[in-house]
Amino acid sequence: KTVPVRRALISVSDKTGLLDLARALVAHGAEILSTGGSARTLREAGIAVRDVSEHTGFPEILDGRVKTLVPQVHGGILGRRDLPAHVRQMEEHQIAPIDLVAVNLYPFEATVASGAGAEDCIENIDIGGPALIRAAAKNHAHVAIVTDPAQYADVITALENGGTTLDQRTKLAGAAYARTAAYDAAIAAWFAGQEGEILPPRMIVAGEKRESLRYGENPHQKAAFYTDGSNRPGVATARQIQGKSLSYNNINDTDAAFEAVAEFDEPAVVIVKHANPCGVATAATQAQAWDNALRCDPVSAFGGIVALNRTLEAEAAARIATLFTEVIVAPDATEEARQILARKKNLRLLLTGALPDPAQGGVVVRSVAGGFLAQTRDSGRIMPDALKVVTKRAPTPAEMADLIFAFRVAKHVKSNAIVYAKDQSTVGIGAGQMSRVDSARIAATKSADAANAAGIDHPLTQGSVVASDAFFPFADGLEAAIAAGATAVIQPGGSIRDDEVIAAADRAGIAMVFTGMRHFRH
Ligand code: 93A
Repeated sequence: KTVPVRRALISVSDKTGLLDLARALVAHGAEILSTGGSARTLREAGIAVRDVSEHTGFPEILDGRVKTLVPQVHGGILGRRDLPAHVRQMEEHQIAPIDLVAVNLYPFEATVASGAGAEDCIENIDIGGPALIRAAAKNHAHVAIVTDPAQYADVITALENGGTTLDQRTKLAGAAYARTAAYDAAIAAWFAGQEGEILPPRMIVAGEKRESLRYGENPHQKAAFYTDGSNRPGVATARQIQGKSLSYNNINDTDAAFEAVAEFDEPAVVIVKHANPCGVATAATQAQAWDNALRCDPVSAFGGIVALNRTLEAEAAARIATLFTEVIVAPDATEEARQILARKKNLRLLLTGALPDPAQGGVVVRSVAGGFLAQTRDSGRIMPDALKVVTKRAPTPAEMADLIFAFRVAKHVKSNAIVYAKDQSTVGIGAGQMSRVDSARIAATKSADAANAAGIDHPLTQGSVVASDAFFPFADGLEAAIAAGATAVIQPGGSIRDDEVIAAADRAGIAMVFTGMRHFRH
């Protein structure tokens, strides 16, 4: 529905583009109502304007704190033109409909940024403006809400075409609520700063503070933990059953471990250190999965985070309790398991009630200087029938099962990620190296160390499969994996040198599959 603009309310702090908008409104037959400073600017430019105070018969009072907060204004905005009762009441109270509202707010953010004192900041909290914006946006079926000079050009075009369209008004309404939400978040962040809290970015204000943390990644950093209101099963919504309070690093590592363990259908264990898995296994029993996960890198597992994808059972709890562990996270724990862990006073036990759905969408955010990066979650999950065998030899069924397992683990290892696996257990993990070939070598070295520790006379990578989170740009990374004893490889493919890499695999008689999906994680 196109709505011609017969009456518009203009109340703007930022006068950019104001005259163009006002001239277009007048040219298309609109009456302009306006507040003090805005009205003055228009008048000085020779544009016909009516003071809001004259329109309402009520003066601007309290130094302008009450200018537009009157029924004549809000009734004129909020009244439904399609309801006879609304139309009648508006007539009865002499409330004239307002078809377009152009408002931008007192410059609260700029005032704070200028280093102004508290009194100044508070005086720049706009009350009437957000009320106008929210009212007009609510009634966007009939009213256009313009909150940013960047929107004026499109509005002027609409006026030339007879009025604003419903589609346009709906978009403007969404932008309007985004603006008032950001505005209030900036105010809340400022108050938090006044109270000596860490000054949270606007985005965090929309979350709910779960707890203040003793410190951040390092002791000289302040930190706090927020929930985002999604109620997603995970560390932010977990119940802590016992143990010391969680640290910033505990929370970060627990999140990494729990997200990883949720990838698997069989009983699984993930051990995490410094946000990277150092042992992952699935097995017929939880206790067996723990033993297998631990074997991968028992040195690193000391002081780690352990995540399980099933109710924690007594046998596994008893075995985990023999190693110094910072946190155990699971959907639930049996009574017996809880009793076993209760003896370890400092060990933190977190129960989440459920597993996160790895396929769930949603957006993840990270900070960069002066901004945020937002992206949809990596909910990609390779499925067996999407894999493409590219070598002469195809993987055996056992190799195939391990390849899929290894690639799912690699998704949760920081890039460049190389993961060796055998019998649904990792046997070597290379994480976070700047070169893929280094990750392949490090994983093999660690696996040799683990074999030594276990008194096994060959590296655990011998006869294993290997996963790479991104394609091998050259054959060297693959050759390092072959040297370590890998018999099958899984990787996204897509390098311009794929042919060389495939040829190297064929020369060594190993099998290789392409996933077509990359799992960078930084
Ligand atoms: O002080 S207010 O919160 N009280 C009001 O009733 C009110 N109505 C509009 N601020 C109010 N405004 C704001 O005044 C608008 O959001 C706009 O930023 C500013 C425009 O004032 P002027 O036209 O006097 O420059």
